[in-house]
Amino acid sequence: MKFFAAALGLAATLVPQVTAHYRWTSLIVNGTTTSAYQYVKPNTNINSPVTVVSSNDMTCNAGASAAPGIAWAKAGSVIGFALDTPIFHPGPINVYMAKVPTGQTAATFTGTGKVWFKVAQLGATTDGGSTIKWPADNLSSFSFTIPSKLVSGDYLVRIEHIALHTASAYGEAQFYISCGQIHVFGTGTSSPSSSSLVAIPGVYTGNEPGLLINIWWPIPVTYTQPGPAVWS
Ligand SMILES: *[C@@H]1O[C@H](CO)[C@@H](O)[C@H](O)[C@H]1NC(C)=O
Ligand SMILES: *[C@@H]1O[C@H](CO)[C@@H](O)[C@H](O)[C@H]1NC(C)=O
Ligand SMILES: [Cu+2]
Repeated sequence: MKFFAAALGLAATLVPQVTAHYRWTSLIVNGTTTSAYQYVKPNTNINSPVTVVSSNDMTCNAGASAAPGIAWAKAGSVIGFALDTPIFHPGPINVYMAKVPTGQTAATFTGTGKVWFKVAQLGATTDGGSTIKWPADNLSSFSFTIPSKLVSGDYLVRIEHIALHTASAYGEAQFYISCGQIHVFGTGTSSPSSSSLVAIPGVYTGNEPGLLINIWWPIPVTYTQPGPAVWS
């Protein structure tokens, strides 16, 4: 009996650590971490990464649905995403935004179409082949600035951490994705030109040098961030 209880206790403490990946569960707005899935679209993907870059799951993760809230955030202010578990795989971060089309809200919009532009990224630190370091290692949140000139309206904000530990084979880069629902307010009047927008899925083929890469050996001399340039 005693052994059984101990075994159960061991299982309860070990299993989540073995199976649980890190998830972007909350938005950070005005310096406050909001409740999990209050403004972040819930999904049905308990803890697995998305690996098929052509899948609709790439947009806002598998089974994404409307979150209850839309967070008001000022153009030019810092917002972010908090994780339930610190990042423990090596790789970069990208953040994209999409303006919600007329007639929809950030809650109803699923992010389809050529609507996305990149607003932030965090890559690797290289030194010509001696070392490669990933500044995203062990992060429990990632924050960035909403472009101050961005026109007001509802937006989706999509964050991805891309784990590259097995990415030397095609289709083995792992995407950890969430989408937040925000309303940007302010005095901005700008939007990215339509020719600079990308679709997700569509933005990646999986053959990019930053996605199909052996990060272990030989140590990469440089690292090429996947996706378009940050809109500026
Ligand atoms: C952030 O602060 C602004 C005021 O500057 C406020 O209107 C907005 O509702 C706040 N957002 C959240 C999510 O609390
Ligand atoms: C991340 O945490 C692990 C485990 O605590 C540690 O070994 C590693 O050095 C940390 N990495 C960074 C970049 O801080
Ligand atoms: Cu893993």
